[in-house]
Amino acid sequence: MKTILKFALSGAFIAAGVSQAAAHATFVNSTVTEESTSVIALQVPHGCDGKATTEVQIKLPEGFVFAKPQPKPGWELEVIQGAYAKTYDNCGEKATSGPVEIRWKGGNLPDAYYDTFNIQGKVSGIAAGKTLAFPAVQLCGTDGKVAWDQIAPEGTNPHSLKSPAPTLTVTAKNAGGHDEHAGMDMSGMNMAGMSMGGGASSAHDDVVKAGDLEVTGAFTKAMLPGQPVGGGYFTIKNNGKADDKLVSITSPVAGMVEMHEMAMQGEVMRMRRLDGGIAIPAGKTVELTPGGLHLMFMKVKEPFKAGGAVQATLTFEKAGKVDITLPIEAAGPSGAKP
Ligand SMILES: [Cu+2]
Repeated sequence: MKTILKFALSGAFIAAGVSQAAAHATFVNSTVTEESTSVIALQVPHGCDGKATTEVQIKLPEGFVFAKPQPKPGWELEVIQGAYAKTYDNCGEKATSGPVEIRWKGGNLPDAYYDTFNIQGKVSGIAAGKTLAFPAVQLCGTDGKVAWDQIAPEGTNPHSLKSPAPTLTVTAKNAGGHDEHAGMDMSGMNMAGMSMGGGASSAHDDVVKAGDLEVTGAFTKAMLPGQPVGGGYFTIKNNGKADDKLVSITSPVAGMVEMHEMAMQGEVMRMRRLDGGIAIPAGKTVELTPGGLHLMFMKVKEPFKAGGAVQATLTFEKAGKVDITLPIEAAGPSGAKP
């Protein structure tokens, strides 16, 4: 076991040494189709002079709209909202603002490894043949920084740049191509199929009891293919006289389930993991909703399909374990139902 790990590591070092000059931050796939929604994956090839990467920032160019980052275990997320130069149409919804920068923070990516950071978005209003540049920055603790922010002027060779911004070339749409729904606009914060808005509650009226606690209205949302994360939502009412706390969650369909909090701070949407659990005070009702507190199913092997259901086991500090079923609603805005 030890030998294998050592071998793998030295292999990585050799690879890094040989291709140092080429080891820029780039996208896994270098093209995107015009007027379509796709997932782009930023590869971060190494740290800052041997230091581990702890933050990755990427600016989204005009024409890459309705962006939704993929949450990563161990990293907090920030989505910075801003004005678009143009008005974009997302399945009939007009948007003049949305995410303009994504930041994964507080993680730890050792220098000897690479990782990818995924964003789903729609390319809109950009002609085939054009190039989109996504200036990116890696931070390594408080004193390390690598900026991938140089943009070659139109018609010049980006290979001459020392630290080029990752780019995507827009390609022509195939005849008969079908545009996927790009989810809702991020002014309503939608991540990994989570959407914000009042209409999210649904007709799932099952009441699950655990001691003095009542769990109702559980649901999750369908996931797009290739997206290994999904949200979980429900309401917990504490009818007792003692405070309780949701301390952990497991599910047979997810490698791990985290408790998350999403909140807007000015123009920045932040999503972070709650390591201390979710308090359920005596006599109070706590709601897990898209856009607020929620469960995050991670390392999901099979994307959730609308019409199905997800099983999960909640563990409370006092009430103990309880099994719940989360029906899978269709993805998209405001609690659309299958
Ligand atoms: Cu989350």
